[in-house]
Amino acid sequence: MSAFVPQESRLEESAPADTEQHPAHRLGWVEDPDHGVRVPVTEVHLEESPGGQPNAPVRVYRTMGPGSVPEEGLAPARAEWIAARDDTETYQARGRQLLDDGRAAVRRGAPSQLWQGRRPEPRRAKPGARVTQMHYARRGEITPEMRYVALREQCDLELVRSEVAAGRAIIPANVNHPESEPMIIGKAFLVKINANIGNSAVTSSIADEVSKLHWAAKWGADTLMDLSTGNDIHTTREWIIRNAPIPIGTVPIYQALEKVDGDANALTWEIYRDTVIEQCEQGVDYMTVHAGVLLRYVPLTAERVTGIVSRGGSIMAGWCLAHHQENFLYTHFDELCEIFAAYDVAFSLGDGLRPGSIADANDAAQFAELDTLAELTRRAWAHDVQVMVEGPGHIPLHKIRENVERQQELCDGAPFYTLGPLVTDIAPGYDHITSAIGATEIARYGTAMLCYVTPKEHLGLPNRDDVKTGVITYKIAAHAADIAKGHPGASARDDALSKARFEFRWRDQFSLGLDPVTAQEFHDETLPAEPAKTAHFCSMCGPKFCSMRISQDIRDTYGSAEAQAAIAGMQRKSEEFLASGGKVYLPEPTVGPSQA
Ligand code: IRN
Ligand code: FE2
Repeated sequence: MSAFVPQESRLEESAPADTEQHPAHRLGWVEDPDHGVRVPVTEVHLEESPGGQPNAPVRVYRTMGPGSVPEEGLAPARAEWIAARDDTETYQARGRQLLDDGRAAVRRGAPSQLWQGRRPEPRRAKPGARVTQMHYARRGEITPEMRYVALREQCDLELVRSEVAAGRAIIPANVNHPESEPMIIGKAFLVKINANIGNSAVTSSIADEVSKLHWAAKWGADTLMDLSTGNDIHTTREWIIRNAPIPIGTVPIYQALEKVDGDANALTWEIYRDTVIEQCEQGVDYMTVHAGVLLRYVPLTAERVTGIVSRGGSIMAGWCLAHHQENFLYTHFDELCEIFAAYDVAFSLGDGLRPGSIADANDAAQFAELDTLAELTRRAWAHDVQVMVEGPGHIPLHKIRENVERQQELCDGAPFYTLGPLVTDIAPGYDHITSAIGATEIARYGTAMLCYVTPKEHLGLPNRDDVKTGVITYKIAAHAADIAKGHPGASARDDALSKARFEFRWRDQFSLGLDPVTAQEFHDETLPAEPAKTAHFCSMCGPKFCSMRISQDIRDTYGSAEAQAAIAGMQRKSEEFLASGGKVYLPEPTVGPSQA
């Protein structure tokens, strides 16, 4: 059913530098021509083995198609599918006004930054209709989006439909983000990673933000959260969404707070609701909503070492205390569900009370909030709204498994989406590593998506290098979990790379890696000459001590009579050794210095 079609070079050439590929990487498409669906894949082209045998190209999951020119945006590839369902209508058709904040952005100036490119006509559900992937799945309908992800994951179509119907997986796909290339988040599928970007300071420009999007997707981010704040928030998001082949998430309370000039106590449900609708109209695919921070849970954080570390969580906790009222996100949750169902926006139920230190892990506040997130999951499902549940944070290694098992049980298998977790607090500057250790562990037991942490965590705003490091680090965690989970075909790339390594195909070792650029740079540092790229050693052990070469030599002579005799001799020695007790170490010496 699925044919592979290589990409015409023309598109590749027009892609911006951000999406430029390694020379051995080719953009191609896996096609299902019967249903008009084609999914981008990366083909890694390999050299011949030393004996002259060709090596078939390796196909790798790819998070974006050909890329886009920021000023033009991507083609709205999904628009036809959405229109064909005939359950949405354009605002124009209904004579309705957009809640769009774009006009306000014009008044604030910076018109050169305003969106001039392609803008799909905003739509919403026809009155009473639910237009979510969960709604279709529950009715037994197969959507093109479901076909797309089945092709992408190389899995059974019915698995996709049934997991979405059961709420165990989500396909974030706002009807106003037709540029997106559908992907799925659920524990039965490949583990996904999210990258966060945002201009917390006034420093970064809009073009910079789009470039960060391209950059993150190029290295493998499956989704992107725009956590921008400040004046240009609406315009920045417009640029990002119009150029985003991956789902975009936001935390609407951040923008709502901007609208009340940062005074959290002045927030109201109405301001928040209008902000949400504005973002739904723009095409945000999923939103973090901190509706589980209940008034009565706030005192549970009083004795913590690090209190409330979630931005959204602390805003809502502050509001609850100031007004001595229940969180308005909780009290208006069903209205929020109705809005989300009209655009197919997915909930990312925020973990506003996640622990911010290993001392606070798995405490009463964290687990009380999780109970409420489970309740909210079921309420969203009653509206056919897709849900994932956010998780921590900072958790020591031995307390991680309980987090995911508890969430899966309480939330009936709704996808878990965690921030790390960091397994220790002692390594600022290296928290991509402290957190990737936890992320690997939690993904192994069923977390569906991992929110990356960069080396700048706790210290500052990540730059381009940090974004790349965070993404690559999290690809490692996600992939390690895929292998441990026994995900079909997960280790094919590992096997191809290992074979290349054993055969001293250095260039293939680079190009099969997650970061070919760095791998090649490291090799070039000591052996930059071209012949070194086929040499049977590297500078780590040098020509004499290369274990790979020595074992190849053994293989080469394996067939000879001497080799056979030697092997038989070694076998005899081994049996003798085992029969005599198999001790490797001699009794402790009574004299001499210690080596500890
Ligand atoms: C993911 C899991 N737990 C939290 N996250 C991410 O943290 C979430 O998706 C969003 O990107 C960010 C929200 O941070 P606050 O507002 O909870 O600090
Ligand atoms: Fe932290």
